[in-house]
Amino acid sequence: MVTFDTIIRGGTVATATDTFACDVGISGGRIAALGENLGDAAEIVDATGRLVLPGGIDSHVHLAQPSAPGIVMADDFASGTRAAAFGGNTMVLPFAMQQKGQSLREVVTQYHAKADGQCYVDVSFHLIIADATDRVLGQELPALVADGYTSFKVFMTYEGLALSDLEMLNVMSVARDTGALVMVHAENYDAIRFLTDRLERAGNTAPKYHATSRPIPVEREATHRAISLSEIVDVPIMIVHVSNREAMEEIRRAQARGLKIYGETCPQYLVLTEKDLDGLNMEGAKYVCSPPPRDTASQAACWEGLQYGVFSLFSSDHCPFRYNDPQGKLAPKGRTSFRWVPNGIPGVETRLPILFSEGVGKGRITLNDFVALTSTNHAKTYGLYPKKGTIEVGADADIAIWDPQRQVTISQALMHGGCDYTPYEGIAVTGWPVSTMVRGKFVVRDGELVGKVGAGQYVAREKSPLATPVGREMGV
Ligand code: DUC
Ligand code: ZN
Ligand code: ZN
Repeated sequence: MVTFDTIIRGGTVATATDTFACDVGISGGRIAALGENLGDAAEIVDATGRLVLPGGIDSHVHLAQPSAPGIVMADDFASGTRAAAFGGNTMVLPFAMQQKGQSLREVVTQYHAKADGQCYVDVSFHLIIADATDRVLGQELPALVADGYTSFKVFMTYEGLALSDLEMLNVMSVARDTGALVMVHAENYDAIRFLTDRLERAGNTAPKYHATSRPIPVEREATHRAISLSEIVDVPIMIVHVSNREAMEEIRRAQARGLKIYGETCPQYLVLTEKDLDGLNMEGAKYVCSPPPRDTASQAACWEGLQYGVFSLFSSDHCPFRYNDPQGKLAPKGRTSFRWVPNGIPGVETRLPILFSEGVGKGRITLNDFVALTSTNHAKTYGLYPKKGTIEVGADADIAIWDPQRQVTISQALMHGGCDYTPYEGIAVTGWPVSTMVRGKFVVRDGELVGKVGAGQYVAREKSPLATPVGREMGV
């Protein structure tokens, strides 16, 4: 008698807390049973010698996001979610970015139009608040949070995006009232402008000066300020893409003081350095992202942040621009300064193998830590748990099957997104996701794309359980 749609048989299952040999019975897109001798199924998947893990959730990716005039992001929702699936991910959370003057509702409608019918894995949107008007804060944002857009990002730098401290406080206050989680890009805008102008006046315009224009104090100061603002409002925040010890220590200190300050780091801060920006000709542009990769001491600090729980999330910050392309890294023509290089690098497909190999493989973190940092914590942080981010009865059958022994040298030839390079070219890893299943259906099977575009669905989210205030609001 057929009991399940699918049984994944003979593998080793790992969750954020446990590792155990067991079969996984799947029915109606959900995990229906865990155990041995589960009986029969319409399809038996042999996972002998494989790891069976919750699919990766990458809660920090940028897809089809408008950039400066003449520049086009390398991934739309189809190519970006295809790359995500090949990288062992079953869900991504891209941003719906507001531009000045836009209504937030209109922004959300636009991003749904870009994503609907185009995704290979499941998606949900964070908002980006660039125009903190009374209407946005008073009406649109609360309504959108109620509709399942329960997190949003604010920027402390970038023309057209940077919020003043007063705007940050007002936005945080709405987050407190609505139970949304605020993500913060922490870099000091004026300091970057000052340093950029000074570098350009001295003729220092090569890509490597991107890193010089955003040194560690730029990030440390803004991190400290963001924490202080959140403390005043008494609202939890997530500091995204932390790159170095000083910013990490600001977060650690706040956490030790009982504040709900959360941290995220990314692959570029573990395996790249500022030296990568110093390539021949303009090749360094391939590594221009913000904050920039730092040095080996900063890499060690980011590992420490992961190992000691200062960072609960490991995301890619996938933000791809093509290199050999008039609409890519070196556009627009004639503007040769690092100032004009779009900030961002691809990474959605390589995030998991890099952390698995460098982290689990080299004994820095456990397999369960890996699952927590790449999947479970993302689900818990952003209101998706336990539907997503774990292998347990009742959860969506979002699963990545890994060959833990497979040796791969990362190369653009192996990638499946829209970018034309990978900043991780040549890095040797052990362990690779071979199959990815979303809600019980394979998207990638034994390295082949078998899923259909449009099979990935939009998921409205609950409020984050991490977003509840500490209870120490000031000035009331
Ligand atoms: N911040 C991001 O989060 N992604 C890409 C560029 C940036 O500055
Ligand atoms: Zn950012
Ligand atoms: Zn980002």
